[in-house]
Amino acid sequence: HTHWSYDGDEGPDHWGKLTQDFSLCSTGKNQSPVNIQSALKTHHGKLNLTFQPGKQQIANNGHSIQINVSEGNTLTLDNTTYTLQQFHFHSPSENEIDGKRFPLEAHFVYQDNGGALAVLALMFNQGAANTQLAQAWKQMPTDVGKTAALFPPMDIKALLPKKFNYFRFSGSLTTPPCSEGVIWMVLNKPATASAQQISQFTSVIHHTNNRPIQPLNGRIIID
Ligand code: BO1
Ligand code: ZN
Repeated sequence: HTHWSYDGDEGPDHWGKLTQDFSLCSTGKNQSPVNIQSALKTHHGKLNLTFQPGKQQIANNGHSIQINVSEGNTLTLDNTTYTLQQFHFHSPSENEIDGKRFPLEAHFVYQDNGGALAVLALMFNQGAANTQLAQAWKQMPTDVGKTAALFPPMDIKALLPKKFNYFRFSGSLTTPPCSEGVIWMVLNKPATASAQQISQFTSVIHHTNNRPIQPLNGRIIID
């Protein structure tokens, strides 16, 4: 597979020319992340989430810390059911809200039976230590390529705010191959993580892992 990174010769400005497979990273017109202008209304539509306790694996893939989850966590949107595959983190945040960049952003990656992706994004402000992150952060593999069973598994429901609205728009994977047609839903209510939790993440990843903001090219944030 082709190497890519967050800076230098294999950084975001070069992704599109590293291989034909990544060409959308430079030619795509519906790329992520974006700066969300909140004046364009938030979506109040129903988002039906279900959670199922189950085994989780925590992995250091060199680009992020990713938690792979077992079946049973679903999101239903417009009569389509998506199943949670994994969630992972970016620091600082990739998406911005009214030009504000947050120190941490979690991406919950859901997929439907046809392979279509929907990503639910949760921002974190720096503040109180996050009790849900605490156990996982203790078990974060420091070596690239390492995976460990996460015990106890993270309580995903407890990580998310109890009530929220979200900004919805069409976008892409924020990493190569930058595939489009991804439904993005960015929650408008941030969680918190401590300065120590944020810096531990960056030191394990060794670098920041946010792709620069991409142009909206006329895309609207759906109401
Ligand atoms: S992100 O949320 O835009 N940062 C993002 C970036 C890459 C992926 C997912 C989300 N990769 C995809 C793979 C699929 C896989 C899916 C779920 O993750 O391209 O093959 O099924 O793990
Ligand atoms: Zn991501």
